[in-house]
Order: sequence, then C-alpha cells, then structure tokens
Amino acid sequence: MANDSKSGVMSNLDKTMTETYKLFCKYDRDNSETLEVSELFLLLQDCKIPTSEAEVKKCLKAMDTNGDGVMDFMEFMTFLGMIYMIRLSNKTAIAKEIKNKAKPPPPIRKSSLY
Ligand SMILES: [Ca+2]
Ligand SMILES: [Ca+2]
Repeated sequence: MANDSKSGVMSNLDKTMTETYKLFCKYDRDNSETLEVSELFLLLQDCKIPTSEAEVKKCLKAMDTNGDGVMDFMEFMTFLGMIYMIRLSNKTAIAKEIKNKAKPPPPIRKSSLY
C-alpha cells in the first residue's frame, strides 16, 4: 500500500488532534496558549450550554490539573470530553444508541451438558 506507515487509527487521531487544536486556538482570543474564564465562557455559549461566569470559574478550577489558574491544551482535551458527555446526556436518543453499542455481550447460556 502506497500511503501508510501509520495505522488508520493513528492518522484519525492526528486529524482529531489537529482539529481540536484549531478549536483551542479559535477560542484563545489573546493567543496566550491557555484559555481563561472569559474565553471558556464563549466556548460554552457556542456549545449551547447555559452557564454563568461563576460556574465557568468553578469548572476551570476543577479542570485545572496543574493549578496555574488557566486551561492549557491538555486540560482542554479533558474539558471537551466532559462537554461531550454533558451534551450526550441531553440527547437521550444518541445516549441510548451509544449505550446499546457499548452493551456487554449477552451472558453465556449455561450448557445443559453439565
Ligand atoms: Ca487565552
Ligand atoms: Ca492549568
């Protein structure tokens, strides 16, 4: 095959990371390479997640694993995962669908041989 030293999974991951970084930069209005409360607030508004500045502050504090008071790219990825889960819980149909896909296989029927 002509194209691949990378597996499909890795190249998809690369694409996702690039897109995520673009998103991060879009909201990093002051190019500080971190997101501050006001920038996060805008992002949450664009995600149609109703919130207040106080809640954004709380959220930032919770996601700020290195304790510098702002959100860097690594923290941002964790944050996005959280937003995704929040949105999912608002969309019962999608949540159900994903749950079904993640359903464990049916229990193995006890054989009558014993
Ligand atoms: Ca910033
Ligand atoms: Ca931080």
